[in-house]
Amino acid sequence: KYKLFIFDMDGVITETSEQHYQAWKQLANEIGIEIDRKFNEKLKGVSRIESLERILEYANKANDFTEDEKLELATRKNENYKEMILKFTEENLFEGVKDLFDELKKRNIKIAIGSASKNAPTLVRLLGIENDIDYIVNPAEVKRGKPAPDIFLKAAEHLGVDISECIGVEDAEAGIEAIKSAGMFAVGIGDSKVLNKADIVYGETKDIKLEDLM
Ligand code: B16
Ligand code: MG
Repeated sequence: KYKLFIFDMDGVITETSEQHYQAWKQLANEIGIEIDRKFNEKLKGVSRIESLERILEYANKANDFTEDEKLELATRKNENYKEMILKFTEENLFEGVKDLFDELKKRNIKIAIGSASKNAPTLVRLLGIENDIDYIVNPAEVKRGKPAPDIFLKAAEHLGVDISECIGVEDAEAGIEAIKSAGMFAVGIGDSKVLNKADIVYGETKDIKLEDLM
């Protein structure tokens, strides 16, 4: 029945939220803002520039910077973040992901990455899954980020698969919302109370059972 699985990256196939957090924390410090891990939850699945906006709003500093200055701040954070993820290897791939990909390929089901991250191609390479992935959505090529459906719709469109034959896998509320508004079957990874809009929720990616879904 299903011909395409679209995976989110951070929180689904690997964990980059700590690195994002450390990089934002450092950047925030440089402009006199203090953020903590609880606040960081609000940045998951959110694009780079929107994350900066949320940090500035949180500190009531939204109007203290010009658009050019904001771009410079976001770029500075990304340079720092990129250095941190350079150390990533196959070891950083979540348990069970490689087996799941192998099983999907055996069943002739395509695999796409639908991440908000512009660093997704680099991570896919470092994680050693380049040859498993049929398509990585470039978030710069779609109009709206999650919770809008654009990223998921782009994967289906590019690979020529009907919406009804797609499954999206996400760990963030905004991501589940994006999958559902794309009209796809939504698999949540995490807490079923938080991801209550998902069609099915597993604690971790390794718990996914294809037999349940097909
Ligand atoms: P970048 P996902 C998201 O990844 C992260 O959860 C979020 O914290 C980050 O700001 C966003 O990617 C953009 O990342 O700065 O690398 O473009 O969960 O959508 O895979
Ligand atoms: Mg995520």
